[in-house]
Amino acid sequence: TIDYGKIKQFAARYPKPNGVSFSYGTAGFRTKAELLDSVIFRVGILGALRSKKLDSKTIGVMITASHNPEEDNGVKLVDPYGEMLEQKWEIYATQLANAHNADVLVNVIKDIVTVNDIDPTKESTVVYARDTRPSGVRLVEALEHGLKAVNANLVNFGIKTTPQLHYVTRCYNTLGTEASYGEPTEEGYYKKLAIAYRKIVEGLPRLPKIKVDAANGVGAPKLRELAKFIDEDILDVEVINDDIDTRGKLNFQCGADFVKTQQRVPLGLVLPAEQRAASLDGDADRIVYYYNDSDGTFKLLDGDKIASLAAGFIMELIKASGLEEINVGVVQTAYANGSSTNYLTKVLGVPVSCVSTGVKHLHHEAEKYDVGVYFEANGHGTVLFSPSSQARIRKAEGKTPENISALEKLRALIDLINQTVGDALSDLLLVEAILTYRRWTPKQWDQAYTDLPNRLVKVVVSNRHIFKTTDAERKLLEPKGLQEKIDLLVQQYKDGRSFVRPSGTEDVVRVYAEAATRHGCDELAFKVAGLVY
Ligand code: 16G
Ligand code: ZN
Repeated sequence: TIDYGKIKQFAARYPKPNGVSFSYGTAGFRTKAELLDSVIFRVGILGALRSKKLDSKTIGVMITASHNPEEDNGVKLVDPYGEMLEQKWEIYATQLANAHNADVLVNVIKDIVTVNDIDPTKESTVVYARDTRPSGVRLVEALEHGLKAVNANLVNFGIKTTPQLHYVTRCYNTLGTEASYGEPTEEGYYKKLAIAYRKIVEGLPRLPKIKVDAANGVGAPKLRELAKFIDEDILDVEVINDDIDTRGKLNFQCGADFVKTQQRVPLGLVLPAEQRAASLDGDADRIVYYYNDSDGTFKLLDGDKIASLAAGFIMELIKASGLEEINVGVVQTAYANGSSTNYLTKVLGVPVSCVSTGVKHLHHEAEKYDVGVYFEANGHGTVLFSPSSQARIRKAEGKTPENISALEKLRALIDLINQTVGDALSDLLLVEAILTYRRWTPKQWDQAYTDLPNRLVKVVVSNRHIFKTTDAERKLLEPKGLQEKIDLLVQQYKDGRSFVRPSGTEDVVRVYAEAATRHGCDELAFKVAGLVY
């Protein structure tokens, strides 16, 4: 049961800092690590309540600030099947975090218990992990105190990638059932991926070495660990930016976010022409690929390119398997390059939906297809196979050798792809498997379509909350009249497109523009930013 006196005792050690207000957003809570002790203590309590509410299912908690600077940290709750926390509960997280003293905190907890009809006598279990940030040690302790304050069962999963935490959460909750997702251990995760990878590439010539920039984060040791489970005859990978011990290196001029926004190779990477490389972010849930062209131009193969590669491959396998009734769809956000959307719809002939930024929106939409491929341009994404499509793929026997071989590959893909959340390590193997199968160089992969020149700028405004969007953030409703002005500008540029949205993670407004030429796109971005400012 819940002992409120005990909660108050523990809470006294974690006073809320004055003058800050916290908000559980698309990335959970994320801010300077020194402000987070009380927040994470309370997240522990909420995780336990969520577990009680869901009939003692195991809830996940990940302590990370992804691609943010090292001095930041953050925390996210993970629901039983590895999904993001249910949206309604985000409000409780915010309320708990902002309770200004222990009495208010206890009242908020009591409210949550009453409103949700939670049985306080139920057991609760929370599995948690952190990335390599130095502040993580202290914040894990705060989390553990929150859990102990409500007598939850603690499962410390140690230092892990965000997707590994999502994986293990789902494994715990499906253990011993028909829907078992795998062994709830780090080793179980590697074995599952390694076995699936071998099934797809076995017997095919190995690709040249890939260099992977791990952003000096948790992806470095974990990718090395994964590679130990995959024989060198099928994967040749070199991990660079693997220094997780030197302060200040995490995400510094490296990692997926740096490469995507700066459009250049990370610090520490020497990349000869036409060789592929990839960058992970600080918690290894995002990946982008790239190469230098023979004339030295930097070429990015971002989330849109990965989605196109994956969708093309899966569609081909489904066709070859004889299960043509299984439909495939792709989910993008407004940031997807117009050329990618054009390629997917016109060349591949696959339906594309556009949703608001944030993984939960993409994930939810992807669930509407038999096979839903979702990627944000920034490199976060995965592929979801619906339970019924999985059952059909598992059951089908196939009539021809072509059918049988395609079915075997589809089955391997279901295991290779981390279906709980975008996973840089799993996505890396997915791309490597497809490139191996197709015998493609990065340049050949890149030839599917040419990105329209694009530009993303941040504008600091006095109040970003006055910007209200609609149509998957592609149009502004407010401030009134602004969208009409944007439309007039866009019309002046060939293949022009631009949108404005308030950031969910920073106190800025983002302006995106693309157009047929670099000059046109830069000018359009600049002019739209001028309207917003
Ligand atoms: C969060 C989202 C990410 C999105 C980004 C946009 C999750 C887990 N993460 O990091 O998907 O791309 O926010 O940030 O949903 P913005 O709102 O500041 O542009
Ligand atoms: Zn991340």
